[in-house]
Amino acid sequence: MESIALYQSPGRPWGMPNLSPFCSKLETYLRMAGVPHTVEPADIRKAPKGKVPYVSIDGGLMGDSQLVMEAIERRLGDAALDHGLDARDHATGHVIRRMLEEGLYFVSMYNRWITPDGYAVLAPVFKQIVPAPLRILMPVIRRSVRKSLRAQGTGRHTTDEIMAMGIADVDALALFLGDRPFLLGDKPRTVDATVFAFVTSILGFPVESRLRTHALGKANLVAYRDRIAARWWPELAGT
Ligand SMILES: N[C@@H](CCC(=O)N[C@@H](CS)C(=O)NCC(=O)O)C(=O)O
Repeated sequence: MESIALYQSPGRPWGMPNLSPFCSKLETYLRMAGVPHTVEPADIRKAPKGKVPYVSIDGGLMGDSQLVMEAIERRLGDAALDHGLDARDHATGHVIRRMLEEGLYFVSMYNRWITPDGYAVLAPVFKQIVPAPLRILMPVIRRSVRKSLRAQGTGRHTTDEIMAMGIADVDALALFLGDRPFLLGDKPRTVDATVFAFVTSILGFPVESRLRTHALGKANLVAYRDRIAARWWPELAGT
């Protein structure tokens, strides 16, 4: 397959592949599937969906981690990560991915942007990835995150309720994983790129929270994160 240029937020903070779980997911997928690629800093004004990550593929730009991943899976044919997956496993992977991307993501956003402890740690790191003139706008960006969390719904709950929702997702994930090496068995599948990205983004964000403490207590999830990191992100070990 021809090389793909992956555009995403720069940096690998706190020993995780990216500040954005969607960027971590897509880059992890490219590594798992052995797709040749380069990594470039994103210019959000050029992002087809106005979000990161996006890629340059077949001479054009394509946005959305999932749409990109599915396009690559189709091109890979027999070498696709999900090749040979039966319909039920495929459905299970879909459900788990949606739980993380459409549920846990917003819990994590709240944890990072809205709680005072989270914001104190996030802000200096986030400032490094936004263009210099926008750095003074951090309070404005935070207000817009607060507004979008309210519109999405998560931001209407109390911190305790939000943490409990995230904990329920973590419990479901840990229970489902059990002692399997990967979510759906012995081989990495596309869902593992998402699960790894979200588990890493919770375990790796260095701020005490009920959610992180709870996830750290799930030995199988921690071992899953470590296993995938050791194989596909060896350069991050010990960072
Ligand atoms: N469904 C998208 C979600 C991507 C996403 O939400 N990216 C965030 C960073 S984690 C972003 O670019 N936010 C900028 C914005 O919303 O303005 C995907 O899978 O790529």
